[in-house]
Formats: sequence, structure tokens, C-alpha cells
Amino acid sequence: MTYQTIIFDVAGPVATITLNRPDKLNAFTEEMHRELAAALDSVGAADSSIRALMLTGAGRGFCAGQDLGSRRGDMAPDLGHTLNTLYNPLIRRLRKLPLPIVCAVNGVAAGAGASLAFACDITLAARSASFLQAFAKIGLVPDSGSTFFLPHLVGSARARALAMLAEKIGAEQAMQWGLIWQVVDDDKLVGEAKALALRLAAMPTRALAYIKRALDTAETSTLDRQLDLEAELQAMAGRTEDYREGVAAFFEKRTPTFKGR
Ligand code: T3D
Repeated sequence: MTYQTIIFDVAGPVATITLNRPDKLNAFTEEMHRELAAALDSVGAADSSIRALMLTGAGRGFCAGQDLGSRRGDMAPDLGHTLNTLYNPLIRRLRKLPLPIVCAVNGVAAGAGASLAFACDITLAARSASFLQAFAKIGLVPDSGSTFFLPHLVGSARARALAMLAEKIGAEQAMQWGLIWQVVDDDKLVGEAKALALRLAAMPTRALAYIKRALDTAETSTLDRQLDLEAELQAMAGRTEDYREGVAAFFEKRTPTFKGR
């Protein structure tokens, strides 16, 4: 498939998706949603040999959320429909993808662009990047998971101020508040994100997928339910080839070679 709004690149076990509408700071269009869905489906396909995904943006922005070009004028579009058919499936696809996702936020992440960064597993940001809950500025409600991610990541007080005041915060502050994992010098961002994706791709992929599932479930669970889920997931992890390899490598005092099986 050829893509117009994203760049989809596969190098060994790592796939990279680059949002590619730099003149609009990679704002979402329907076409971009369709292309992202297709790329994510191919990455997550049962016969795929990809074991980690990296997501970033082209140019000086990461993603400015919905392209407002199609929202101008005297009209009342059904935004619930857009969320149900485009944004929510995207966030669900990312969270359910049975692979680790590294996000490299190369510039401003605004509106649903910020939600996208928070939905990934490990998010790095360039020192010059910023995060903006732009929604209230245009009369909207944070979406694409932001009302869920924000309070879980930074607590209620900061979540409310970020969502209501719609003030931009820098990458350093985002890291200090726990919105992202690490800040990296601008010129090192892509290299570090690729290295991290490669490192994750050499890890026991199925165990990483189960970790994703356990942590996602924990956000709305109880200790009792988590204990049951951990037992279920550990039973599956214990049947993997990678687990046998991990234990064998431990006793043979060597680095394990995981195959993602
Ligand atoms: O509608 C639905 O379906 C519901 C779903 C909603 C999800 C959402 O994401 S709603 C939130 C939408 N996004 C925004 O409100 C953010 C709008 N953008 C900005 O606030 C600013 O552009 C930024 C803070 C992100 C960056 O500011 P700055 O000063 O660095 O750049 P700029 O000059 O504003 O933007 C550069 C260009 O990108 C500019 O185009 P031009 O004038 O050079 O031709 C600007 O218009 C364009 N651009 C930036 N964001 C968007 C955009 N064009 C269309 N849509 C955008 N969201």
C-alpha cells in the first residue's frame, strides 16, 4: 500500500510510522486515520515479524490534533461520530497492539495529538517539544483518551488545570509530571527512540504484550481482579518459548535470544 499522509517504514523487527503532513503540523485528516489504521493492522497481523513500533512526526510538529480546516464555517458536524469512527478506534488499536510502541514526540503535540502520545507505551520527547490540551481553546472537551490518561498520569489537580486552562507545557515539565518517560536532546531524539524500539524488539514480545494488557486493565480494576489476571497471563507467559529460553540463558550465564514466541 502507498501512503500519502504517513511514512511507513520497516527495518528488521521495528516498524516506524511517521505522521507526514508537516505544513499542518501533522494534523489528522480522515485520510490519515485510514492510513494509520491500515499500517497498524499490518503491524499487528498474526503473521507479522514486527516486534516493536515507533511513532513520530515529520517536520517541526508531532501532531496538532484534528485538522480544523474541515471544521470551518457555519455548520454543526457530528463530532461524536468522528470520535466513534476514527479517533476511538485509533486509540484502541494502539492500546491493544500486542507490541511495544515507542513514541518520539519531535515537536508540539496538541489536542488529539497529545492523546496519541499518551496512548503509546513509552513516550520520549525532544527537549523543545511541548504538550497542549488545545480542546477548551476551541470549545471542545479533551478526547481520544485524554480525560482518562491525564488524571491517571498526573493526578486530578494537574489534569483539571491542563484541560481547562489549555496552557502549553514544555517537555521537561511533562516528564517531571509523569506524562512522558524521558526528554532527549532534539538532535538525539530519533536515534534514541530507534535504539529503544530495537531493544524492545529483542525482548520477549509476548510477555511485553501481556504486561501491556495487565497494566491497562489495572487502571480500572481491583487488587483481587488483578491477581486473577496476573495468574492468567503468567500461565500464558509460562508456556512461551521465550520463557524457556530466558530461564536456560540465566543458568548458562549468557544473554537470552528471544524470538517473540
Ligand atoms: O473535530 C473532530 O473530529 C473532533 C476531534 C477533535 C480532536 C482534536 O484534536 S481538537 C483540537 C484541534 N487542534 C487544535 O486546536 C490545535 C490548533 N493548533 C494550534 O493551536 C497551534 O497550531 C499549535 C499550538 C499546535 C502550534 O502553534 P505554532 O504557533 O507553533 O504553529 P502555527 O503557526 O499555529 O501552525 C503552523 C501551521 O499549521 C499553520 O498553517 P499556515 O498558517 O502556516 O498555513 C496552522 O494553521 C497549521 N495548523 C496547526 N494546527 C492545525 C493546523 N491546521 C489545521 N488544523 C490544525 N489543528
